[in-house]
Amino acid sequence: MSIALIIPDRKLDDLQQRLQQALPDTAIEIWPELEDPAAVEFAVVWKQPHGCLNGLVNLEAIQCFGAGVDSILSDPTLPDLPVSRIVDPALTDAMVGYLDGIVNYYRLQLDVFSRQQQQSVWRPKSPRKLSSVTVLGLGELGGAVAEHFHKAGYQVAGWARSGKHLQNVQCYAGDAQLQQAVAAADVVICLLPLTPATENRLNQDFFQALKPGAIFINVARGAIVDETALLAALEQGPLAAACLDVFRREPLPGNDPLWQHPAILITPHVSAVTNVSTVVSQIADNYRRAQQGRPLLNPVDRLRGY
Ligand code: NDP
Ligand code: OXD
Repeated sequence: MSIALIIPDRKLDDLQQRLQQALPDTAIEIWPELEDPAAVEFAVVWKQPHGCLNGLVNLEAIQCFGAGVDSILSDPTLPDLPVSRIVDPALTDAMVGYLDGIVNYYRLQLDVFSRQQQQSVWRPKSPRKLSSVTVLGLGELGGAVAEHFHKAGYQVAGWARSGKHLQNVQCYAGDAQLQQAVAAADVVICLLPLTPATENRLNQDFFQALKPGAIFINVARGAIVDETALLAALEQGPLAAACLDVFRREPLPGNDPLWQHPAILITPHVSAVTNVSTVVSQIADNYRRAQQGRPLLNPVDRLRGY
């Protein structure tokens, strides 16, 4: 009986060690060096090469090592097994902290001062008047982010697939209400999952519905955004600036024009990184649940795509 860690391009010693401590009687192996693929019952997965799960003939469940499962579900050969994902207060806190920092970066005009510094320009400016935030996606992360900005004194709106009743958040739902949800926002934050319904959903109509001078922050997935429409909105309005943490291709290729755009702030997919020490217990718990045939924690609806 074993667990396979299928997380290419990442040092896995810490995760392996901690899982081993939590499950002393189970072999924890790092793909592709699996002693006996037929012994693998549970896989912890992130951006797996498509097809690699098929050789694990006794696999019972798939645990995503992050919150977003788009890269797992995009494998056309994915075995028909339960998939679970990470939901972790430490991940949520990290996302809230990152977004708080980014919104304050723009509020304090640090983007403008950074450009002025490059030209040795001394030109004081008052903080931007940012008073409203719309959060696209009101799930585990988006809900907490909305609550945070309410507490910080912003008018907060949010948009989800289904109707929500969140205290202090003006909630909108469904395709028909997207433009209404963002029309008054000084800052729009994307925390949607990437699914067939959200791919390229933030398109020209979306960007043209934003308020003049709005700031857009994408911490979800790059493919949710139509990049041509984003660039047009930055160059011709209404967008003033964009912060992008996620991209269609990661790492973002060195020759991508996004790097050089003066109104774009780029961070390398760091807004909320899975914390090994805080997620080990839920992974171990899900392994035991899979073995006992019990429902997994934080299950993914494979049909919905998140
Ligand atoms: P959840 O699944 O908890 O929430 C998703 C939210 O999006 C829900 O409110 C859902 O609506 C809404 N939604 C889904 N589809 C649509 C749609 N078609 N139209 C409108 N709303 C929709 O996800 P999390 O909050 O945990 O995470 C969100 C995403 O953040 C992840 O999928 C991942 O891609 C990204 N992420 C990025 C990180 C980074 O480091 N950059 C770190 C962690 C996550 P409803 O409530 O009605 O179902
Ligand atoms: C995630 C991520 O989805 O890191 O957890 O992007």
